[in-house]
Amino acid sequence: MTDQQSVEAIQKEPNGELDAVIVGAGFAGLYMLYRLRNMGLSVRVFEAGSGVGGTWYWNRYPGARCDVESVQYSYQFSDALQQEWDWTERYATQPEILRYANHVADRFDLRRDIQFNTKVTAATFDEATRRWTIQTDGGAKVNAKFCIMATGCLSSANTPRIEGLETFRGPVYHTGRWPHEPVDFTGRRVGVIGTGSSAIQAIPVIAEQAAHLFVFQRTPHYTVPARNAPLDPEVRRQIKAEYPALRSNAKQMFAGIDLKLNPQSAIEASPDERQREYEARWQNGGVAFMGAFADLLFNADSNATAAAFVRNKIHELVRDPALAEALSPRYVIGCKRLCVDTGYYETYNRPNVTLVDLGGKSIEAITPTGVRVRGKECAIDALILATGFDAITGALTRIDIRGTSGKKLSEKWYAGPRSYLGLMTAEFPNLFTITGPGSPSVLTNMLPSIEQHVEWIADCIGYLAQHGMERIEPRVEAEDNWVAHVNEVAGANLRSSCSSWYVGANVPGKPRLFMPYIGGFPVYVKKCNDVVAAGYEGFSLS
Ligand code: N01
Repeated sequence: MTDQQSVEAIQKEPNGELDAVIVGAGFAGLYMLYRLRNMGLSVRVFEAGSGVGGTWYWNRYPGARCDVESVQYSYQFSDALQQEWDWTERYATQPEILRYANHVADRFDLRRDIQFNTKVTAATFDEATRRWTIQTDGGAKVNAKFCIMATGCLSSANTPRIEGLETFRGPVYHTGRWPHEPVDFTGRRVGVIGTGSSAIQAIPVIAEQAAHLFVFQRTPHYTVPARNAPLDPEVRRQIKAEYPALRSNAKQMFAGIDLKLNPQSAIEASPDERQREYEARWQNGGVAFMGAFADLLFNADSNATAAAFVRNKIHELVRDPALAEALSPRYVIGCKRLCVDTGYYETYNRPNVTLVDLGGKSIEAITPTGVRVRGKECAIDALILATGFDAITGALTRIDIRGTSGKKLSEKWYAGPRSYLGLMTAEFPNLFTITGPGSPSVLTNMLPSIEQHVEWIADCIGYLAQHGMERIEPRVEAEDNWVAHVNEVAGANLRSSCSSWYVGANVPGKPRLFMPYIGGFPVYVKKCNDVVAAGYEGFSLS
Protein backbone atom coordinates (compact mmCIF):
# COMPACT_ATOMS: atom_id res chain seq x y z
CA MET A 1 0.00 0.00 0.00
CA THR A 2 1.35 3.43 -0.90
CA ASP A 3 1.28 6.33 1.54
CA GLN A 4 -1.52 7.97 -0.38
CA GLN A 5 -3.68 4.83 -0.52
CA SER A 6 -3.02 4.34 3.16
CA VAL A 7 -4.09 7.83 4.14
CA GLU A 8 -7.19 7.47 1.96
CA ALA A 9 -8.01 4.20 3.67
CA ILE A 10 -7.80 5.86 7.07
CA GLN A 11 -9.94 8.74 5.90
CA LYS A 12 -12.59 6.30 4.72
CA GLU A 13 -12.96 5.03 8.27
CA PRO A 14 -15.70 6.90 10.17
CA ASN A 15 -14.25 10.23 11.34
CA GLY A 16 -10.75 8.88 10.71
CA GLU A 17 -11.13 7.02 13.99
CA LEU A 18 -9.46 3.73 14.68
CA ASP A 19 -9.67 1.21 17.44
CA ALA A 20 -5.91 0.94 17.66
CA VAL A 21 -2.71 2.37 16.28
CA ILE A 22 0.41 0.24 16.42
CA VAL A 23 3.79 1.92 16.07
CA GLY A 24 6.31 -0.32 14.32
CA ALA A 25 6.07 -3.28 11.95
CA GLY A 26 8.75 -5.51 13.41
CA PHE A 27 7.90 -8.87 14.92
CA ALA A 28 5.91 -7.22 17.74
CA GLY A 29 3.88 -4.95 15.47
CA LEU A 30 3.11 -7.67 12.94
CA TYR A 31 1.75 -10.09 15.52
CA MET A 32 -0.17 -7.34 17.35
CA LEU A 33 -1.83 -6.38 14.08
CA TYR A 34 -2.70 -10.01 13.36
CA ARG A 35 -4.31 -10.46 16.80
CA LEU A 36 -6.30 -7.23 16.87
CA ARG A 37 -7.52 -7.58 13.33
CA ASN A 38 -8.73 -11.11 14.12
CA MET A 39 -10.73 -9.57 16.96
CA GLY A 40 -12.48 -7.36 14.42
CA LEU A 41 -10.76 -4.12 15.41
CA SER A 42 -9.84 -1.37 12.98
CA VAL A 43 -6.09 -1.05 13.22
CA ARG A 44 -3.39 0.99 11.51
CA VAL A 45 0.33 0.29 11.80
CA PHE A 46 2.81 3.10 11.19
CA GLU A 47 6.29 2.02 10.20
CA ALA A 48 9.27 4.31 9.59
CA GLY A 49 10.95 1.88 7.19
CA SER A 50 9.82 0.98 3.70
CA GLY A 51 9.26 -2.63 4.71
CA VAL A 52 8.47 -4.93 7.61
CA GLY A 53 11.02 -6.58 9.91
CA GLY A 54 12.05 -3.87 12.40
CA THR A 55 15.53 -4.74 13.71
CA TRP A 56 16.06 -7.01 10.74
CA TYR A 57 15.05 -4.32 8.31
CA TRP A 58 17.57 -1.79 9.66
CA ASN A 59 20.54 -3.90 10.77
CA ARG A 60 21.90 -5.02 7.40
CA TYR A 61 25.60 -4.73 8.19
CA PRO A 62 27.92 -7.44 6.82
CA GLY A 63 27.81 -10.56 8.99
CA ALA A 64 24.51 -9.65 10.71
CA ARG A 65 22.71 -12.66 12.05
CA CYS A 66 20.75 -13.65 15.10
CA ASP A 67 22.64 -15.30 17.91
CA VAL A 68 19.53 -17.08 19.16
CA GLU A 69 19.09 -20.34 17.26
CA SER A 70 16.76 -19.91 14.29
CA VAL A 71 14.34 -22.67 15.27
CA GLN A 72 13.68 -20.80 18.52
CA TYR A 73 13.88 -17.24 17.19
CA SER A 74 10.57 -17.58 15.38
CA TYR A 75 6.86 -17.25 16.06
CA GLN A 76 4.95 -20.09 17.63
CA PHE A 77 1.41 -18.65 17.47
CA SER A 78 0.70 -20.50 14.24
CA ASP A 79 1.66 -24.14 14.04
CA ALA A 80 1.10 -24.09 10.27
CA LEU A 81 3.64 -21.27 10.00
CA GLN A 82 6.27 -23.01 12.06
CA GLN A 83 5.74 -26.23 10.12
CA GLU A 84 5.98 -24.66 6.68
CA TRP A 85 9.02 -22.43 7.23
CA ASP A 86 12.45 -24.04 6.77
CA TRP A 87 15.37 -22.36 8.53
CA THR A 88 18.57 -23.19 6.69
CA GLU A 89 21.23 -22.55 9.36
CA ARG A 90 21.66 -22.95 13.10
CA TYR A 91 21.83 -19.14 13.35
CA ALA A 92 19.83 -17.35 10.68
CA THR A 93 21.37 -14.52 8.69
CA GLN A 94 19.71 -11.09 8.63
CA PRO A 95 18.48 -11.62 5.01
CA GLU A 96 16.86 -14.93 5.98
CA ILE A 97 15.11 -13.42 9.03
CA LEU A 98 13.92 -10.52 6.90
CA ARG A 99 12.54 -13.01 4.33
CA TYR A 100 10.70 -14.71 7.19
CA ALA A 101 9.19 -11.41 8.39
CA ASN A 102 8.05 -10.69 4.83
CA HIS A 103 6.63 -14.18 4.52
CA VAL A 104 4.61 -13.65 7.72
CA ALA A 105 3.33 -10.30 6.45
CA ASP A 106 2.21 -11.88 3.16
CA ARG A 107 0.89 -15.11 4.60
CA PHE A 108 -1.43 -13.29 6.98
CA ASP A 109 -2.18 -10.45 4.55
CA LEU A 110 -0.89 -7.84 6.98
CA ARG A 111 0.46 -5.19 4.60
CA ARG A 112 -2.90 -3.62 3.79
CA ASP A 113 -3.03 -2.15 7.30
CA ILE A 114 0.57 -0.95 7.43
CA GLN A 115 1.58 2.53 6.36
CA PHE A 116 5.28 2.47 5.51
CA ASN A 117 7.79 5.34 5.36
CA THR A 118 5.88 7.02 8.15
CA LYS A 119 7.30 8.01 11.51
CA VAL A 120 5.05 8.67 14.45
CA THR A 121 6.19 11.98 15.91
CA ALA A 122 3.63 12.57 18.66
CA ALA A 123 0.79 10.91 20.54
CA THR A 124 -1.52 12.81 22.88
CA PHE A 125 -4.25 11.45 25.14
CA ASP A 126 -7.47 13.40 25.49
CA GLU A 127 -9.26 12.59 28.73
CA ALA A 128 -12.56 14.03 27.48
CA THR A 129 -12.82 11.63 24.55
CA ARG A 130 -10.60 8.95 26.11
CA ARG A 131 -8.73 8.65 22.85
CA TRP A 132 -5.22 9.09 21.53
CA THR A 133 -4.37 11.46 18.70
CA ILE A 134 -1.38 10.15 16.82
CA GLN A 135 0.60 12.44 14.57
CA THR A 136 3.03 11.38 11.86
CA ASP A 137 5.92 13.10 10.11
CA GLY A 138 3.76 13.41 6.98
CA GLY A 139 1.45 15.69 8.96
CA ALA A 140 -1.39 13.17 9.19
CA LYS A 141 -3.33 12.87 12.43
CA VAL A 142 -5.33 9.82 13.40
CA ASN A 143 -7.42 9.09 16.39
CA ALA A 144 -7.47 5.76 18.22
CA LYS A 145 -8.74 4.26 21.44
CA PHE A 146 -5.53 2.31 22.00
CA CYS A 147 -1.96 3.24 21.14
CA ILE A 148 0.45 0.31 21.12
CA MET A 149 4.15 0.92 20.96
CA ALA A 150 5.87 -1.94 19.11
CA THR A 151 8.96 0.18 18.72
CA GLY A 152 11.59 -2.38 19.77
CA CYS A 153 14.23 -2.35 22.48
CA LEU A 154 17.24 -1.89 20.22
CA SER A 155 15.95 0.33 17.45
CA SER A 156 16.95 3.85 18.30
CA ALA A 157 20.48 4.14 16.90
CA ASN A 158 23.06 5.71 19.22
CA THR A 159 25.33 8.08 17.35
CA PRO A 160 27.84 9.36 19.86
CA ARG A 161 28.66 13.03 19.93
CA ILE A 162 32.26 12.92 18.78
CA GLU A 163 34.04 16.15 17.96
CA GLY A 164 34.45 16.59 14.21
CA LEU A 165 32.25 13.65 13.18
CA GLU A 166 30.37 15.83 10.71
CA THR A 167 33.65 16.91 9.09
CA PHE A 168 34.68 13.43 7.97
CA ARG A 169 34.96 13.41 4.17
CA GLY A 170 34.36 9.71 3.58
CA PRO A 171 31.13 7.75 4.05
CA VAL A 172 29.91 7.14 7.61
CA TYR A 173 27.74 4.09 8.31
CA HIS A 174 25.88 3.08 11.47
CA THR A 175 25.44 -0.69 11.87
CA GLY A 176 21.85 -0.09 12.98
CA ARG A 177 21.03 2.02 9.89
CA TRP A 178 22.94 0.17 7.20
CA PRO A 179 22.25 1.02 3.52
CA HIS A 180 20.06 -1.31 1.51
CA GLU A 181 22.50 -1.49 -1.38
CA PRO A 182 25.75 -3.47 -0.93
CA VAL A 183 28.71 -1.48 0.43
CA ASP A 184 32.05 -2.36 -1.15
CA PHE A 185 35.11 -1.81 1.05
CA THR A 186 37.58 -3.28 -1.44
CA GLY A 187 40.85 -1.35 -1.40
CA ARG A 188 39.67 0.98 1.38
CA ARG A 189 40.95 1.75 4.85
CA VAL A 190 38.00 1.26 7.15
CA GLY A 191 37.58 2.32 10.77
CA VAL A 192 35.08 0.62 13.10
CA ILE A 193 34.16 2.33 16.37
CA GLY A 194 32.83 -0.15 18.91
CA THR A 195 33.32 -3.79 19.80
CA GLY A 196 29.82 -4.92 20.83
CA SER A 197 27.74 -7.68 19.18
CA SER A 198 27.27 -5.76 15.92
CA ALA A 199 30.97 -4.96 15.52
CA ILE A 200 31.99 -8.47 16.51
CA GLN A 201 29.82 -9.90 13.74
CA ALA A 202 30.87 -7.32 11.14
CA ILE A 203 34.64 -7.14 11.78
CA PRO A 204 35.65 -10.62 10.51
CA VAL A 205 33.60 -10.14 7.31
CA ILE A 206 34.81 -6.60 6.57
CA ALA A 207 38.43 -7.56 7.31
CA GLU A 208 38.30 -10.00 4.40
CA GLN A 209 37.40 -7.20 1.99
CA ALA A 210 39.02 -4.00 3.25
CA ALA A 211 42.59 -3.00 2.45
CA HIS A 212 43.01 -2.28 6.14
CA LEU A 213 40.65 -2.37 9.10
CA PHE A 214 41.19 -0.28 12.24
CA VAL A 215 39.07 -1.30 15.22
CA PHE A 216 38.65 1.43 17.85
CA GLN A 217 37.93 -0.37 21.11
CA ARG A 218 36.78 1.51 24.20
CA THR A 219 36.06 -1.62 26.24
CA PRO A 220 36.70 -5.21 25.15
CA HIS A 221 33.62 -7.47 25.11
CA TYR A 222 33.52 -11.19 25.89
CA THR A 223 32.53 -13.31 22.93
CA VAL A 224 32.13 -17.04 22.45
CA PRO A 225 32.16 -18.93 19.14
CA ALA A 226 28.81 -19.46 17.42
CA ARG A 227 29.74 -22.74 15.70
CA ASN A 228 27.20 -21.91 13.07
CA ALA A 229 26.39 -24.65 10.54
CA PRO A 230 23.72 -25.55 8.01
CA LEU A 231 20.68 -27.15 9.64
CA ASP A 232 20.60 -30.85 8.88
CA PRO A 233 17.19 -31.59 7.27
CA GLU A 234 16.75 -34.58 9.56
CA VAL A 235 17.38 -32.43 12.68
CA ARG A 236 14.94 -29.85 11.33
CA ARG A 237 12.31 -32.55 10.76
CA GLN A 238 12.76 -33.79 14.33
CA ILE A 239 12.48 -30.28 15.77
CA LYS A 240 9.28 -29.68 13.82
CA ALA A 241 7.84 -32.97 15.08
CA GLU A 242 8.61 -31.92 18.64
CA TYR A 243 7.87 -28.21 18.38
CA PRO A 244 5.07 -28.01 20.99
CA ALA A 245 7.24 -29.73 23.63
CA LEU A 246 10.31 -27.66 22.70
CA ARG A 247 8.36 -24.41 22.95
CA SER A 248 6.62 -25.20 26.23
CA ASN A 249 9.87 -26.44 27.78
CA ALA A 250 11.58 -23.20 26.73
CA LYS A 251 8.88 -21.16 28.46
CA GLN A 252 9.76 -22.79 31.77
CA MET A 253 13.33 -21.51 31.45
CA PHE A 254 14.70 -18.33 32.97
CA ALA A 255 15.49 -16.73 29.61
CA GLY A 256 12.51 -18.23 27.76
CA ILE A 257 14.96 -20.49 25.97
CA ASP A 258 16.63 -23.72 27.03
CA LEU A 259 20.28 -22.93 27.75
CA LYS A 260 20.75 -26.40 29.28
CA LEU A 261 21.45 -24.80 32.64
CA ASN A 262 23.70 -26.88 34.85
CA PRO A 263 22.26 -26.58 38.39
CA GLN A 264 25.72 -26.86 39.99
CA SER A 265 27.66 -23.95 41.47
CA ALA A 266 30.88 -23.12 39.62
CA ILE A 267 32.80 -22.41 42.77
CA GLU A 268 31.77 -25.71 44.32
CA ALA A 269 32.86 -27.70 41.27
CA SER A 270 36.46 -28.91 41.04
CA PRO A 271 38.84 -27.12 38.62
CA ASP A 272 38.71 -30.18 36.34
CA GLU A 273 34.91 -30.25 36.33
CA ARG A 274 34.79 -26.54 35.54
CA GLN A 275 37.29 -26.87 32.72
CA ARG A 276 35.34 -29.79 31.21
CA GLU A 277 32.03 -27.95 31.42
CA TYR A 278 33.36 -24.68 29.96
CA GLU A 279 35.27 -26.49 27.22
CA ALA A 280 32.21 -28.54 26.19
CA ARG A 281 30.11 -25.40 25.96
CA TRP A 282 32.84 -23.47 24.14
CA GLN A 283 33.01 -26.29 21.57
CA ASN A 284 29.22 -26.45 21.24
CA GLY A 285 29.04 -22.68 20.75
CA GLY A 286 26.54 -19.94 21.55
CA VAL A 287 25.13 -18.13 24.57
CA ALA A 288 24.45 -21.45 26.37
CA PHE A 289 28.03 -20.92 27.59
CA MET A 290 26.49 -18.89 30.43
CA GLY A 291 24.40 -21.93 31.44
CA ALA A 292 27.58 -23.79 32.42
CA PHE A 293 26.86 -23.19 36.12
CA ALA A 294 23.79 -21.89 37.89
CA ASP A 295 25.52 -19.16 39.88
CA LEU A 296 27.60 -17.43 37.18
CA LEU A 297 25.52 -14.28 37.41
CA PHE A 298 25.00 -14.38 41.16
CA ASN A 299 28.42 -15.15 42.61
CA ALA A 300 31.42 -13.03 41.63
CA ASP A 301 33.91 -15.82 42.41
CA SER A 302 32.00 -18.27 40.23
CA ASN A 303 31.79 -15.70 37.47
CA ALA A 304 35.55 -15.11 37.65
CA THR A 305 36.19 -18.76 36.73
CA ALA A 306 34.19 -18.42 33.49
CA ALA A 307 35.82 -15.08 32.70
CA ALA A 308 39.30 -16.56 33.20
CA PHE A 309 38.43 -19.47 30.90
CA VAL A 310 37.46 -17.09 28.09
CA ARG A 311 40.56 -14.93 28.63
CA ASN A 312 42.71 -18.06 28.27
CA LYS A 313 40.92 -18.83 25.01
CA ILE A 314 41.66 -15.32 23.76
CA HIS A 315 45.34 -15.87 24.50
CA GLU A 316 45.22 -19.20 22.61
CA LEU A 317 43.50 -17.65 19.58
CA VAL A 318 45.43 -14.38 19.24
CA ARG A 319 49.10 -14.87 18.42
CA ASP A 320 50.44 -11.57 19.81
CA PRO A 321 50.21 -11.79 23.64
CA ALA A 322 49.98 -8.01 24.09
CA LEU A 323 47.15 -7.85 21.60
CA ALA A 324 45.41 -10.79 23.30
CA GLU A 325 45.69 -8.96 26.59
CA ALA A 326 44.20 -5.78 25.12
CA LEU A 327 41.26 -7.85 23.83
CA SER A 328 40.70 -9.50 27.23
CA PRO A 329 37.90 -7.99 29.32
CA ARG A 330 38.42 -7.69 33.05
CA TYR A 331 34.85 -7.27 34.25
CA VAL A 332 32.06 -9.74 35.01
CA ILE A 333 31.33 -12.02 32.05
CA GLY A 334 27.69 -11.70 30.95
CA CYS A 335 27.42 -8.22 32.48
CA LYS A 336 27.56 -6.56 29.10
CA ARG A 337 25.59 -8.86 26.83
CA LEU A 338 27.67 -11.89 25.87
CA CYS A 339 28.56 -11.74 22.17
CA VAL A 340 28.63 -14.67 19.78
CA ASP A 341 31.09 -14.66 16.91
CA THR A 342 32.54 -16.44 13.94
CA GLY A 343 36.30 -15.97 13.83
CA TYR A 344 36.39 -12.69 15.78
CA TYR A 345 39.59 -13.14 17.80
CA GLU A 346 41.35 -14.91 14.91
CA THR A 347 40.71 -11.82 12.76
CA TYR A 348 43.31 -9.93 14.82
CA ASN A 349 46.02 -12.30 13.50
CA ARG A 350 45.49 -10.82 10.04
CA PRO A 351 48.13 -8.35 8.83
CA ASN A 352 45.43 -5.95 7.60
CA VAL A 353 43.71 -5.56 10.98
CA THR A 354 44.82 -3.14 13.73
CA LEU A 355 43.29 -2.82 17.17
CA VAL A 356 43.38 0.73 18.45
CA ASP A 357 42.77 0.40 22.19
CA LEU A 358 41.17 3.52 23.63
CA GLY A 359 41.81 2.32 27.18
CA GLY A 360 38.23 2.93 28.33
CA LYS A 361 38.07 6.45 26.82
CA SER A 362 35.86 7.77 24.04
CA ILE A 363 37.23 8.71 20.64
CA GLU A 364 39.01 12.06 20.95
CA ALA A 365 38.01 13.50 17.60
CA ILE A 366 37.22 12.70 14.00
CA THR A 367 39.05 14.69 11.37
CA PRO A 368 38.17 15.11 7.68
CA THR A 369 40.48 12.20 6.88
CA GLY A 370 40.55 9.97 9.92
CA VAL A 371 40.20 9.32 13.62
CA ARG A 372 42.39 11.07 16.19
CA VAL A 373 43.50 9.04 19.17
CA ARG A 374 45.98 10.36 21.78
CA GLY A 375 46.90 13.20 19.48
CA LYS A 376 47.72 10.94 16.50
CA GLU A 377 45.57 10.64 13.41
CA CYS A 378 44.72 7.26 12.02
CA ALA A 379 43.87 7.80 8.32
CA ILE A 380 40.78 6.03 7.01
CA ASP A 381 38.53 6.20 3.96
CA ALA A 382 35.27 4.97 5.51
CA LEU A 383 33.93 5.02 9.06
CA ILE A 384 31.57 2.53 10.69
CA LEU A 385 29.79 3.44 13.91
CA ALA A 386 29.03 0.16 15.65
CA THR A 387 28.01 2.21 18.64
CA GLY A 388 24.73 0.53 19.51
CA PHE A 389 21.42 1.94 20.61
CA ASP A 390 19.63 4.22 23.03
CA ALA A 391 18.26 0.93 24.30
CA ILE A 392 14.85 0.05 25.73
CA THR A 393 13.58 3.59 26.31
CA GLY A 394 15.09 5.55 23.38
CA ALA A 395 12.46 4.64 20.80
CA LEU A 396 9.72 5.68 23.23
CA THR A 397 11.15 8.87 24.69
CA ARG A 398 12.07 10.24 21.26
CA ILE A 399 8.35 10.45 20.45
CA ASP A 400 6.40 13.32 21.99
CA ILE A 401 3.97 11.16 23.99
CA ARG A 402 1.72 13.07 26.38
CA GLY A 403 -0.69 11.55 28.87
CA THR A 404 -3.40 12.81 31.20
CA SER A 405 -1.28 15.45 32.93
CA GLY A 406 0.03 16.84 29.65
CA LYS A 407 3.49 15.78 30.79
CA LYS A 408 5.69 14.05 28.20
CA LEU A 409 6.68 10.43 28.72
CA SER A 410 10.31 11.55 28.48
CA GLU A 411 9.66 13.94 31.41
CA LYS A 412 7.97 11.27 33.48
CA TRP A 413 10.95 8.97 32.80
CA TYR A 414 13.54 11.68 33.39
CA ALA A 415 15.11 9.76 36.27
CA GLY A 416 14.54 6.39 34.62
CA PRO A 417 11.63 4.43 33.16
CA ARG A 418 8.64 3.66 35.39
CA SER A 419 6.13 1.05 34.37
CA TYR A 420 3.78 -1.56 35.69
CA LEU A 421 4.92 -4.94 34.35
CA GLY A 422 6.71 -3.19 31.48
CA LEU A 423 3.31 -3.09 29.78
CA MET A 424 1.84 0.26 30.79
CA THR A 425 2.75 3.41 32.69
CA ALA A 426 0.55 5.53 34.99
CA GLU A 427 -0.87 8.78 33.54
CA PHE A 428 -0.79 7.25 30.05
CA PRO A 429 -4.06 5.30 29.81
CA ASN A 430 -4.58 2.86 26.95
CA LEU A 431 -0.91 3.14 25.94
CA PHE A 432 0.79 -0.24 25.81
CA THR A 433 4.51 -0.90 25.42
CA ILE A 434 5.39 -4.28 23.92
CA THR A 435 8.53 -5.53 25.70
CA GLY A 436 8.75 -2.20 27.50
CA PRO A 437 11.17 -1.33 30.33
CA GLY A 438 10.45 -3.40 33.42
CA SER A 439 9.68 -6.54 31.41
CA PRO A 440 12.16 -9.37 30.69
CA SER A 441 12.50 -8.41 26.98
CA VAL A 442 16.19 -8.34 25.99
CA LEU A 443 17.16 -10.81 28.71
CA THR A 444 15.04 -13.46 27.00
CA ASN A 445 14.48 -14.91 23.59
CA MET A 446 12.61 -11.91 22.17
CA LEU A 447 10.07 -13.81 20.10
CA PRO A 448 8.28 -15.65 22.95
CA SER A 449 8.46 -12.46 25.05
CA ILE A 450 6.84 -10.50 22.23
CA GLU A 451 4.13 -13.13 21.82
CA GLN A 452 3.39 -13.15 25.55
CA HIS A 453 3.00 -9.35 25.61
CA VAL A 454 0.91 -9.23 22.44
CA GLU A 455 -1.44 -11.90 23.79
CA TRP A 456 -1.72 -10.14 27.17
CA ILE A 457 -2.56 -6.82 25.47
CA ALA A 458 -5.06 -8.41 23.04
CA ASP A 459 -6.78 -10.22 25.93
CA CYS A 460 -6.87 -6.99 27.94
CA ILE A 461 -8.49 -5.07 25.08
CA GLY A 462 -10.97 -7.93 24.65
CA TYR A 463 -11.74 -7.88 28.38
CA LEU A 464 -12.46 -4.15 28.33
CA ALA A 465 -14.82 -4.57 25.38
CA GLN A 466 -16.62 -7.52 26.97
CA HIS A 467 -17.18 -5.52 30.14
CA GLY A 468 -18.32 -2.36 28.41
CA MET A 469 -15.19 -0.46 29.47
CA GLU A 470 -12.82 1.63 27.43
CA ARG A 471 -10.00 2.82 29.65
CA ILE A 472 -7.17 1.11 31.54
CA GLU A 473 -4.31 2.66 33.44
CA PRO A 474 -1.91 1.36 36.09
CA ARG A 475 -2.42 2.59 39.63
CA VAL A 476 0.56 4.63 40.87
CA GLU A 477 1.05 2.38 43.88
CA ALA A 478 1.18 -0.77 41.72
CA GLU A 479 3.71 0.92 39.45
CA ASP A 480 5.84 2.06 42.40
CA ASN A 481 5.86 -1.48 43.80
CA TRP A 482 6.79 -2.98 40.43
CA VAL A 483 9.62 -0.49 39.87
CA ALA A 484 10.94 -1.25 43.38
CA HIS A 485 10.76 -4.99 42.65
CA VAL A 486 12.55 -4.61 39.28
CA ASN A 487 15.34 -2.66 41.02
CA GLU A 488 15.60 -5.07 43.92
CA VAL A 489 15.95 -8.13 41.66
CA ALA A 490 18.50 -6.30 39.49
CA GLY A 491 20.57 -5.43 42.56
CA ALA A 492 21.03 -9.13 43.35
CA ASN A 493 22.33 -9.92 39.87
CA LEU A 494 25.89 -9.32 38.68
CA ARG A 495 24.49 -8.07 35.38
CA SER A 496 23.77 -4.70 36.94
CA SER A 497 27.38 -4.29 38.07
CA CYS A 498 29.07 -2.78 35.00
CA SER A 499 28.65 -0.10 32.33
CA SER A 500 26.33 -1.49 29.68
CA TRP A 501 23.35 -0.46 27.61
CA TYR A 502 21.17 -2.44 30.06
CA VAL A 503 21.83 0.40 32.54
CA GLY A 504 21.88 3.18 29.95
CA ALA A 505 25.63 3.75 30.43
CA ASN A 506 26.33 4.01 26.69
CA VAL A 507 24.27 7.18 26.24
CA PRO A 508 25.73 10.24 27.95
CA GLY A 509 23.25 11.81 30.36
CA LYS A 510 20.90 8.82 30.41
CA PRO A 511 19.80 7.91 33.95
CA ARG A 512 21.70 4.89 35.12
CA LEU A 513 19.53 2.01 36.26
CA PHE A 514 18.93 -1.54 35.15
CA MET A 515 15.98 -1.32 32.75
CA PRO A 516 14.80 -4.86 31.96
CA TYR A 517 13.21 -7.19 34.55
CA ILE A 518 15.68 -9.86 35.59
CA GLY A 519 13.37 -12.07 37.64
CA GLY A 520 13.10 -14.64 34.84
CA PHE A 521 10.50 -15.33 32.16
CA PRO A 522 8.36 -17.94 34.04
CA VAL A 523 8.09 -15.79 37.21
CA TYR A 524 7.19 -12.77 35.10
CA VAL A 525 4.54 -14.60 33.06
CA LYS A 526 2.96 -15.95 36.25
CA LYS A 527 2.83 -12.42 37.66
CA CYS A 528 1.11 -11.12 34.49
CA ASN A 529 -1.40 -13.99 34.59
CA ASP A 530 -2.05 -13.55 38.32
CA VAL A 531 -2.77 -9.86 37.77
CA VAL A 532 -5.39 -10.79 35.18
CA ALA A 533 -6.88 -13.56 37.33
CA ALA A 534 -7.31 -11.02 40.13
CA GLY A 535 -9.38 -8.77 37.83
CA TYR A 536 -6.45 -6.70 36.51
CA GLU A 537 -5.05 -6.08 39.94
CA GLY A 538 -3.07 -2.85 40.12
CA PHE A 539 -4.91 -1.28 37.18
CA SER A 540 -7.83 1.17 37.17
CA LEU A 541 -10.45 0.12 34.63
CA SER A 542 -13.45 2.16 33.63
O1 N01 B 1 25.97 -2.12 20.52
P1 N01 B 1 26.74 -2.16 21.94
P2 N01 B 1 25.77 -3.29 19.46
N1 N01 B 1 33.65 6.04 21.66
O2 N01 B 1 26.13 -1.08 22.74
C1 N01 B 1 31.25 1.53 21.75
C2 N01 B 1 21.90 -6.77 20.10
N2 N01 B 1 22.48 -7.37 18.94
O3 N01 B 1 25.02 -2.73 18.32
O4 N01 B 1 31.56 -0.97 25.59
C3 N01 B 1 34.12 4.79 21.53
O5 N01 B 1 26.76 -3.51 22.51
C4 N01 B 1 30.91 0.79 23.02
O6 N01 B 1 31.97 0.87 23.95
P3 N01 B 1 31.72 0.52 25.52
C5 N01 B 1 22.56 -7.35 21.33
O7 N01 B 1 21.62 -7.46 22.36
C6 N01 B 1 22.11 -8.65 18.75
O8 N01 B 1 27.02 -3.98 19.16
O9 N01 B 1 30.41 1.22 25.88
N3 N01 B 1 33.36 3.70 21.58
C7 N01 B 1 30.68 -0.61 22.47
O10 N01 B 1 31.89 -1.28 22.24
C8 N01 B 1 23.60 -6.34 21.62
O11 N01 B 1 24.10 -6.35 22.93
C9 N01 B 1 22.63 -9.32 17.72
O12 N01 B 1 32.87 1.06 26.20
C10 N01 B 1 32.06 3.86 21.75
C11 N01 B 1 30.03 -0.33 21.12
O13 N01 B 1 30.34 1.00 20.78
C12 N01 B 1 22.87 -5.07 21.27
O14 N01 B 1 22.15 -5.38 20.09
C13 N01 B 1 23.55 -8.74 16.86
C14 N01 B 1 31.47 5.13 21.88
C15 N01 B 1 28.54 -0.47 21.18
O15 N01 B 1 28.21 -1.77 21.54
C16 N01 B 1 23.75 -3.89 20.97
O16 N01 B 1 24.85 -4.32 20.21
C17 N01 B 1 23.90 -7.42 17.08
C18 N01 B 1 32.35 6.25 21.83
N4 N01 B 1 31.88 7.49 21.99
C19 N01 B 1 23.36 -6.74 18.12
N5 N01 B 1 30.14 4.98 22.03
C20 N01 B 1 22.16 -10.70 17.59
O17 N01 B 1 22.81 -11.52 17.08
C21 N01 B 1 29.90 3.66 22.01
N6 N01 B 1 31.06 2.98 21.84
C22 N01 B 1 20.83 -11.10 18.15
